Amino acid sequence: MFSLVIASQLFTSIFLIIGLKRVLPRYRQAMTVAAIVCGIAAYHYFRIFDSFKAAFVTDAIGGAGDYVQVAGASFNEGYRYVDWLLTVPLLLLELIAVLALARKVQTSLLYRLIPASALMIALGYPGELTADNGMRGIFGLLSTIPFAYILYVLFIELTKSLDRQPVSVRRTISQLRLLLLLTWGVYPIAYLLPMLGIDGSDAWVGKQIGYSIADILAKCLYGLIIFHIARMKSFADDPAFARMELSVDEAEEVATPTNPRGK
Ligand SMILES: *C/C=C(C)/C=C/C=C(C)/C=C/C1=C(C)CCCC1(C)C
Repeated sequence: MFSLVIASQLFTSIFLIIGLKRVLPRYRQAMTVAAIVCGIAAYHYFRIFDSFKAAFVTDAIGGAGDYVQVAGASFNEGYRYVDWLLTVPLLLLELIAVLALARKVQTSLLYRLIPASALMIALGYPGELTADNGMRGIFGLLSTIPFAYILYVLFIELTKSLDRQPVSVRRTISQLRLLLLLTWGVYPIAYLLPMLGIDGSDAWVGKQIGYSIADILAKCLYGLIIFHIARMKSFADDPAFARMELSVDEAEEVATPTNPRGK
């Protein structure tokens, strides 16, 4: 699973960097941030992979046996939290950058979202470290307060800016928000697993798989959708650029959005 995450993050990052020229300069900031998010995650998964190898061994030849913890060694969950501390605010920045809102609106959104996201991660960490389920629950609950606030800001406030977006991307932007809600929602669920009475190692493995899949969706897939939005907006902003990038028919379709409201 960790190997799959490394491959996904590393090559999504490279793909986004190569694709920079395929969008207008005003959207390259969002794409650069998306590439950096995946790059930071790839780096941390190398560390997570190594940490796993150092903390667990298997006695069977070929690795088919049970894994046991090495005496005195432990898996370092801190890499994940440092990763989130960096990437979660950047993911929010990515979304706001691709929307290209008025500067005042952008600043006001970032001032609210970035501190809330840092607080959410910082409050989750003590709960992640403890073996005491009561403490895990308390810190999980505290962390959910800024989490709910972030979702509130994204859903209520961002909806207002949706009518100012080109018709061709409105649907994709609402889908992106939905992806964010569904994938970010996986993290608190994976966090809860050790509290649900599941056997210790099963809960631990389930949690790692949950975080890993959520990381691929919330960073790679999300980054690719940001790229798609940036491209559609580039075409809507500049028909000459659309003609250069697309086939004749496609460029015409983008230039004349027939029936924008739909009948
Ligand atoms: C790329 C990494 C991402 C998008 C990480 C997102 C992490 C969260 C939304 C974590 C949320 C948590 C809670 C809402 C409560 C329990 C503790 C956390 C930190 C797992």
